[in-house]
Amino acid sequence: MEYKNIIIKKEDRLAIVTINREKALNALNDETVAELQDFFRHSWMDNSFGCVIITGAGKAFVAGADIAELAACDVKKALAKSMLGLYLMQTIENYPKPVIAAVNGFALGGGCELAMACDIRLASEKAKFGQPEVNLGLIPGYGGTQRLARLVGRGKAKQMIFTGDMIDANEAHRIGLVDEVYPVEELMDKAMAMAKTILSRSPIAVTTAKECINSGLDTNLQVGCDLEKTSFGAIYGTEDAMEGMKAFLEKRKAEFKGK
Ligand code: DAK
Repeated sequence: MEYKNIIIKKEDRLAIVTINREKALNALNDETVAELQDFFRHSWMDNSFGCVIITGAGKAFVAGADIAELAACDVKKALAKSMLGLYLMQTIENYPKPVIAAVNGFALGGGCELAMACDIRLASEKAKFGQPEVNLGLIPGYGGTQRLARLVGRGKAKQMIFTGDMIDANEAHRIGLVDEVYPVEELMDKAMAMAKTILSRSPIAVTTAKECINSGLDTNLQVGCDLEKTSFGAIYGTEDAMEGMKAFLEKRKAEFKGK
């Protein structure tokens, strides 16, 4: 598929996905959602990279779903739109490689939901977050009521969703919506440095840990710990585990193969 609204740059085993619809502050129209879906669906077995960073071109990360497109829907089309957006967020959440959101500016509505579907959220000091759907007479449609409450707790989630107010990056950090905040000019370097650290670890261990955390949070502690136990057994049998432990004992850097 040829991409018109996203740019994919691959370097040093890292894929940087830039949402590039600056004229609409990178708002998610159907075409952009389809392109992102295509990238994530077709790249999970691509061995040329092991980590993804998503960011936005210009002053926005993503300023939400495209309101012009949304306004032209009937109920059936709106539901289809919601399903496609939800499916994209699930695809990213379940993507076997780690996905880092480098939130450079506005992350509103669908943009905040996209960031929440990523594994780690890094923000520039200029980033702004919000779920302003109530201003449009809507509610979040890409998982915001669920992921925001799980990330920041039900009270803060309700405050953000009921008021529709934006919060800045520091407040987002304080409430646990973002994991780190950096000066604007440092954001991408920091995101790439974190990605490179992750890439130096065993990819099979990182993927398995991602699965355990994601699945475990949606169940009770006992079931989550059982899942961890089973996964631990499986990961113990990998070449990477043998290599990692052997390298430690031999006081050298481990060379992981993802096997
Ligand atoms: N959609 C389409 N165009 C947008 C946009 C958006 N979300 N956000 C900005 N733009 C466009 C503006 O219309 C403007 O276009 P021109 O007038 O230049 O043609 C251009 O981007 C620059 O925007 P501004 O001139 O407004 O820039 P400012 O710096 O003054 O303001 C802003 C930045 C982010 C504060 C402002 O643009 C703004 O408030 N944007 C809208 C934010 C927002 O409300 N986003 C939508 C959240 S709601 C569902 C499915 C999905 C959803 C819900 C339900 N179902 C199917 C049920 C999701 C909904 C949302 O995401």
